[in-house]
Amino acid sequence: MNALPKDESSPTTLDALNAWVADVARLTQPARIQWCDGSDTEYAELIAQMQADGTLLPLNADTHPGSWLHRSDPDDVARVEHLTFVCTSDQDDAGPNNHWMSPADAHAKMDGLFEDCMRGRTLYVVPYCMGPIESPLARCGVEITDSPYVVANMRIMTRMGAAALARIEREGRLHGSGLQNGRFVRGLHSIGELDPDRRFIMHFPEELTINSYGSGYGGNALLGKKCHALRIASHQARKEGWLAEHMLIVGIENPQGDIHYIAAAFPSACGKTNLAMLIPPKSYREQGWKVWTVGDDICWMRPGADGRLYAINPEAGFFGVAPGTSAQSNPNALESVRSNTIFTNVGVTDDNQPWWEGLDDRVPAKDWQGRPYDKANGPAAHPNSRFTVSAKRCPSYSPHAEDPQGVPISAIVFGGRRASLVPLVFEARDWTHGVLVGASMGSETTAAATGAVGVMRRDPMAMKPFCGYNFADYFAHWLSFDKPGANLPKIFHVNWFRKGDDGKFLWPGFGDNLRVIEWMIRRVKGEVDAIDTQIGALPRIEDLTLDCVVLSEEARAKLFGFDAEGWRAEIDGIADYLDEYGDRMPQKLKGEQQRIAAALS
Ligand code: GTP
Ligand code: SPV
Ligand code: MN
Repeated sequence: MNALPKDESSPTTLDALNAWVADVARLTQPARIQWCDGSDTEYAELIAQMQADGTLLPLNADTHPGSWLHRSDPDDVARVEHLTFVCTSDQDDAGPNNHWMSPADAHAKMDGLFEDCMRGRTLYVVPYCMGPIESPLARCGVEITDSPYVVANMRIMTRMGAAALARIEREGRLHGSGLQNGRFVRGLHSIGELDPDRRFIMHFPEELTINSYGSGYGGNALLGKKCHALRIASHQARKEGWLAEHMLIVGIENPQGDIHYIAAAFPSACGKTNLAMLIPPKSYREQGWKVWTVGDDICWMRPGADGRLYAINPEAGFFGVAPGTSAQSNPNALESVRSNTIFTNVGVTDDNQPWWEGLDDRVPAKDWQGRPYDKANGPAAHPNSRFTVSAKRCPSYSPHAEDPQGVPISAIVFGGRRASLVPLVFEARDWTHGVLVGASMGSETTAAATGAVGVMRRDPMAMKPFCGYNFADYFAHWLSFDKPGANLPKIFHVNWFRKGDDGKFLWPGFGDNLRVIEWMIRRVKGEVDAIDTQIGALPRIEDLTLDCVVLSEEARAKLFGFDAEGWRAEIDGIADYLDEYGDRMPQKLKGEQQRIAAALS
């Protein structure tokens, strides 16, 4: 390896950061180093450069000003769970829920891949802050990457640049380099050759380090998002007494002006963005209901002085699923992406507007790979095509989304895609039961990760791909919040995806989901009774405001009923699942499973 000249362009005197950048430069041998300040000029230059080399294609500037299309490598369109590792010194700390490699082996493998990988390329140093810059709940990191597309996306998705660097320097000086609290997360990323056989996403939670090679796709490459804000942060949160969750945060304002904040965990492509930006049905709007978006994917929360959980959204933008987004399903998202948006892997119309399945009934001109659209080639937009847009562009963005102390959470909601068995909504009887409900979540897989779609799997708290440590310890951590002085949210489970015998969804979903949320809020306020069952409290149909929603007999039975025999099998399956974690699984959670199994038999 050749020595690179000392980097004169460094804007920081933080030795730990300069030393790390120098080490990485020595390993990767870039042609040049660029420290990102997050300015408009810098962004404009990056965009111009990507337009020049074809990484970004301009979209119709009249209909979508400031917006761009990126077509990724066709083999690089989703997260790669089988290539994602948590590298703890003790394998049991990563748990059966993670792929594991020893830190020494993983570092050796990654150093081998990174060696000389940035030759001829620019190394970008991207300081970022997850959460409002002034928030005590926020945490910082620095991503080094050779992808300008990643830099541009990080600028939208995080607080990136000079302000983040200032906080990193402040914390670095306050705590020294030895204390975890004062240390920034170090993420090293290279797109490498985009070869699926030379692709790894490695996490070293004990070192607050991430190494990612061979992919430019969102969750694999925008390291502030799933790698930092979930896998590394969940590990930190356990040590420090908070929670890092795959949850949206939404404020529901009733006609009296009270706002209840709800945090909801649904697996990837199961409705978080849609619920976070929900538009109330007409009758609700007329009465004065409003919905405020705080976050659509990640939630960091911790107990406040009053014992309630307070949450921030660590992100500054949305990396949303494009297909299915329409004026009917999610008008707020559609309005957000009218300008200043990066679209990845969508199709285009003949006048160069972005297009995806479910948007409208126009016929696209080109598909996501740039081929003339032909039905025989599959959908025009890749099923996991995405938009990246600043949260500030969202009409429903909450004025409290940037509150440094976060917003108080009234209810936690778990939910997945369950075509059968699971009713529309039920309420856990207490925190312990709620943790079991979250731990036993199941959902059918989606296009957000490579692999088969539509396969039912356990996805506890929607964190299966994202928990940076052993699920048994994670459930114990969740249980530990129930202690004297706590004033915890109620926990619910929903299923917007129950299907009828004809294979169609039984519940209209989207805006109409507010009807279910209204019931939850009335439960939180103690305003309405429910039907107690072995699986939890179910609503009486008459307590939901259904006005113009017409439900068939079958829909009413399946959405609001409860099939004891089916649930006996489900609860047995949950016992088997908990047993996979051996003695490490908290006895309290197993006891809760046994209580329900006994009640059902
Ligand atoms: P990630 O960004 O991958 O974490 O996904 P997400 O959880 O934010 O999912 P998103 O809201 O983008 O929804 C994914 C897909 O589910 C889209 O195709 C939506 O149209 C569909 N969807 C969302 N909400 C509902 C609903 O209430 N009912 C039905 N039937 N489909 C829904
Ligand atoms: C998800 O898959 O849950 C996403 C998209 O939100 S990604 O950023 O790729 O993880
Ligand atoms: Mn997600």
